[in-house]
Amino acid sequence: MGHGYGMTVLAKEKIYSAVSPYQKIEIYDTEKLGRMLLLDGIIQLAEADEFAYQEMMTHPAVMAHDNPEKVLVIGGGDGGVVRELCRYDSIREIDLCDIDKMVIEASRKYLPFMSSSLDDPRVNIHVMDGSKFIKEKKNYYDVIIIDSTDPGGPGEPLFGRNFYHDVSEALRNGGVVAAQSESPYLLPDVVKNLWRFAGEFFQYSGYAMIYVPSYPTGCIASGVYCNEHSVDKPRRSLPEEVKNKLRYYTEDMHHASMVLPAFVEKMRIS
Ligand code: SPD
Repeated sequence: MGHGYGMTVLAKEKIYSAVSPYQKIEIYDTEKLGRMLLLDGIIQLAEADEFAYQEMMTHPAVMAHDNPEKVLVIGGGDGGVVRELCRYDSIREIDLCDIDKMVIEASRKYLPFMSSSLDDPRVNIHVMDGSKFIKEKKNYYDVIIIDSTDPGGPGEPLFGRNFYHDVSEALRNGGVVAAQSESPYLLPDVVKNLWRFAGEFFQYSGYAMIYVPSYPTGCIASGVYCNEHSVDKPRRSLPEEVKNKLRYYTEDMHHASMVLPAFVEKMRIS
């Protein structure tokens, strides 16, 4: 249950439960959705459909860049976005910054389908608050992916105006951002705020809607931003090494996901 909306999933077995300095972490095996991770009682991922979210948080941003080499992931301690980034040969350096060491450790142990690339030699793991980490980085990254929890928990600073300012300064010329941008059905005010903040610091934006049955309302979105060019289409073909490995993202899906229902398009200007 979160934000006044609940879902019921039949669990077969509790695999792990602990309270970190930041949140309650739980992992279950479920009847229909495979293994699930919850933080403070809110579903973060399910084995059955996590590919939709991880791919759409990653590939639209990476493919809206001409040749990304340096990437930062803020949040995402489960490793799913890192797994997607590691598919690209062109990416040479991946910084992962998550505040909660216990999420990373639990994922390594119990969610191998998520954490499989955390030991890739290109990956550097930083355990600290992403809103502080980003302040030290100027003009450095080609792509920044903000894979946050919902506002209200430890991810709260990642939904603020100052954070978007700092993200814009951490990007190199032509850099692209993707940010977990909630469900327009569940948290419309948060979606509007994100658009407003991002609009102050980025000239071009896209809002990719993602169908994920295990998230409340069945959908979530990735806000994609850039200062130099539009982001609503891929700027190149999917590299050979990535093609055929994906289950959700395609070059057509990139554009299609950003064609929005009228009520969501209106949130951009309200
Ligand atoms: N409402 C839940 C949003 C969860 C977003 N983060 C998921 C992390 C998966 N890598």
